[in-house]
Amino acid sequence: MTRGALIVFEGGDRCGKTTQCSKLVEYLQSTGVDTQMWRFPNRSTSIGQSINAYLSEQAHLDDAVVHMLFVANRLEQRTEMLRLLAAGTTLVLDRYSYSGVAYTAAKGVPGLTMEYCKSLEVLLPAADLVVHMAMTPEATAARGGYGQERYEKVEFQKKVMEAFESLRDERWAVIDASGSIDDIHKQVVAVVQPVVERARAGAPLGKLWD
Ligand code: NYM
Repeated sequence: MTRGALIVFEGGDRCGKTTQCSKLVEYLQSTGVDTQMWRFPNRSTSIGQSINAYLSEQAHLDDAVVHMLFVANRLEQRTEMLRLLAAGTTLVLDRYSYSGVAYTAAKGVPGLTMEYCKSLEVLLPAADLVVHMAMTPEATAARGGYGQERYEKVEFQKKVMEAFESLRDERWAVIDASGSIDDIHKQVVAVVQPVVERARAGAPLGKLWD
């Protein structure tokens, strides 16, 4: 049995990740790759509903607590994630632990460092590929709907962008998110295809932050 690939899209708010995740899933399925799209936070669980209340400013939570909720929201999907990957399903994730670390570290709260945030997620698998949809915070701010949720502020997004940049390693592909939807999709397909092949050929799944 060959395993599925874990493909993650990351980036600032309103950079077009969700559109590209959907297009990628559609493309992979059309080429016969068993694929599912997931998003984090998963707002449908009870933990996800607390996160949603926080993001939509209906609830106020301590920064350390909300960070733990984001982590728990991933851990509650861990068994199913590992099961699907092992069964050969490729997962395309709209955000994952990299957002968890970047957004919390960007707050600059004493003690909530990148190292601390990383340490809470070592039970989760690492992405085979992180597609970083990079765009300046000023450009995303000009997009429709911006500013509706907590964190959608240019100064904060600049810090998030810097945090993402410091997390990049050889598993990351950076794509200019300011181009056209179809151009970006072509670039995404080009970086994803070899990763899906490698997973299919038996490349081992990594652990986060190893
Ligand atoms: N976010 C997302 C975090 O702060 N920590 C996390 O672990 C994750 C997964 O939630 N502003 C933030 C980033 C976004 C928001 O927005 C989720 P969206 O539009 O559903 O991706």
